[in-house]
Amino acid sequence: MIASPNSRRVRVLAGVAVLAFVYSYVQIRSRWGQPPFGYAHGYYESVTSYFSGPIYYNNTLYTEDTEGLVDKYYNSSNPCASFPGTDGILLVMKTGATEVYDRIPTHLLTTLTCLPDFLLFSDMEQQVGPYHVYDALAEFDESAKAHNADFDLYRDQKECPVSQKSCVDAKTDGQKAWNLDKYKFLPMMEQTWRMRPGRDWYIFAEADTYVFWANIVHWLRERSHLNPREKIYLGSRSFIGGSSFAHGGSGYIISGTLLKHLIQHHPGVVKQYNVRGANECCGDLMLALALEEYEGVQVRQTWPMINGEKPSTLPYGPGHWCEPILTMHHMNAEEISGVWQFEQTRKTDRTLMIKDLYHGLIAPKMQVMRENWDNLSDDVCYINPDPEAQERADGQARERQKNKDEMNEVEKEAWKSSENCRKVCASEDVPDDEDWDRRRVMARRAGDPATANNTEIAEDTSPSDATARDTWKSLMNEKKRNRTCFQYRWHDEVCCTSRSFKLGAPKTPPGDDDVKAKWKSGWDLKGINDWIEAMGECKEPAWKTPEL
Ligand SMILES: *[C@@H]1O[C@H](CO)[C@@H](O)[C@H](O)[C@H]1NC(C)=O
Ligand SMILES: *[C@@H]1O[C@H](CO)[C@@H](O)[C@H](O)[C@H]1NC(C)=O
Ligand SMILES: *[C@@H]1O[C@H](CO)[C@@H](O)[C@H](O)[C@H]1NC(C)=O
Ligand SMILES: CC(=O)N[C@H]1CO[C@H](CO)[C@@H](O)[C@@H]1O
Repeated sequence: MIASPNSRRVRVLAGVAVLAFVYSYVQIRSRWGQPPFGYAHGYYESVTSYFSGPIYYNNTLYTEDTEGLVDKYYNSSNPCASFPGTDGILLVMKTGATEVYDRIPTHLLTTLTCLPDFLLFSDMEQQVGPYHVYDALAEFDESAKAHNADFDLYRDQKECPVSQKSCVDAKTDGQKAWNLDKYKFLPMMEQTWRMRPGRDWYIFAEADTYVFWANIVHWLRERSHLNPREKIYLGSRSFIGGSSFAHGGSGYIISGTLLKHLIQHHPGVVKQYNVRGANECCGDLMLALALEEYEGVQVRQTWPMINGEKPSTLPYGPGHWCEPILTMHHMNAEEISGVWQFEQTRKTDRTLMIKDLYHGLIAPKMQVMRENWDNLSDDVCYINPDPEAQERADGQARERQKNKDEMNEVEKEAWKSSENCRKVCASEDVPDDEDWDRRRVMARRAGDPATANNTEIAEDTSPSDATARDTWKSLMNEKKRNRTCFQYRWHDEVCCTSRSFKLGAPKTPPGDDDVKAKWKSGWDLKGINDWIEAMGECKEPAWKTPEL
């Protein structure tokens, strides 16, 4: 194109304007540091240091119980200092238009501040500050959407002239958002590969999933011995109708090679599953079906490292202790922020294990008993044998009743009151070390007849006191580790106990103040602390090998 005289004039003028601007900038700039503009510079510095300067607060997680674990102050000036490099690993987070502003900002304030790149998908194109949220369903077949009521919300959302919050009815639209959600999974795979091809690993998460980046990166690169050039699909395994799949909310991991094959080698897969969606319950299941059908790949079980619980519902105890944690689920904004703060203020950077979550976040909240509380105890139940009471109890509790012939005396009475229920756990308590000496003295005073039928004290007759004490101690230690009752819940003649310890959540009975209707939950703190002590330090984090 030949420039017209007019456009030449415009260019000359523009050039003059730029020169004039640069000249005046240099003039002002050079004078800034000196009087008479010095005061302005000083003012500027004090303002910026207010906004970016020492960001140093009381650490709200710091208590008497946690002083050995977390710093007293929270220095948030360099949040990514010990964040791992995430080259080759991409986070893909999925949410919905009705919840994105409730859920995404907290991620953006915490873990996502340290990720150089990630993708956000929803069921509508949206913008959160500088972050774009992609519509996973944008390319969905019009014909497949047209007569499908699951897409009502999708259509309504687009027509909402104000904020989504003002258009939706929180109660009914929760179900609608869930119905729509399953259609996003496979289109999201396609768009992810198109926008960010060739990564080693893709980590898929929901907006209520928390990812422990230091652990997940360290594990994928150094510990798992998994090769992203192989077809790999990792997650917390669930089953529906005999098909296994990685539970979506817990987060799941797909190797770049597997994603590439699924999307590039089978151009029809997304379309086919879009149509099929109407007949399947869930998107995470559909993804697994597609991976199995087209690639012959099944999910490898990575639980409990990839986990569907959160700190207050994790069943701490056997199998949930020395295991490192990679993800958690059902995390609300407050919980995400709290766990991030814990990660940021830990006094150590060694691998974060499940027990660390207990010590840092849960132990300070443990107490002997809470009323109107459901501690999620439901491993073994004891219910009033009376048919009417049996009828009243909920089905799950009924199924988990202990066989009457296997019950001891304490267990037989357990349903009668919360106090009786508590005794089921208390009866597993083990004497402390100091008791050894007291018992010896008592046994000596009492003479042989009293000790004859007590095996623990009878060991006193062994050649050396020291050996006997050690034997006794290790027996007690084994008993501490063998404990099967850590906590109980009592409600309306139903006593249930748990083989793990968890914090749970408030639970209020509807309406009345009936004592029987109150939910009471209690923890055998001595038993819990004995078990923890008997477990000792974890020698090594118990990394899990993902199995088929
Ligand atoms: C920090 O905690 C101390 C007491 O532990 C309290 O006196 C002080 O006011 C707190 N500081 C801030 C900024 O909240
Ligand atoms: C907070 O951290 C920054 C960067 O790591 C460091 O330079 C600063 O000295 C720390 N502040 C305090 C009060 O420790
Ligand atoms: C602990 O449990 C194991 C396995 O169930 C059992 O063999 C052992 O006798 C138990 N030990 C004690 C001291 O109860
Ligand atoms: C949160 C939760 O799982 N609560 C459960 C506690 O136990 C009762 C009775 O078994 C269940 O109905 C709740 O769902």
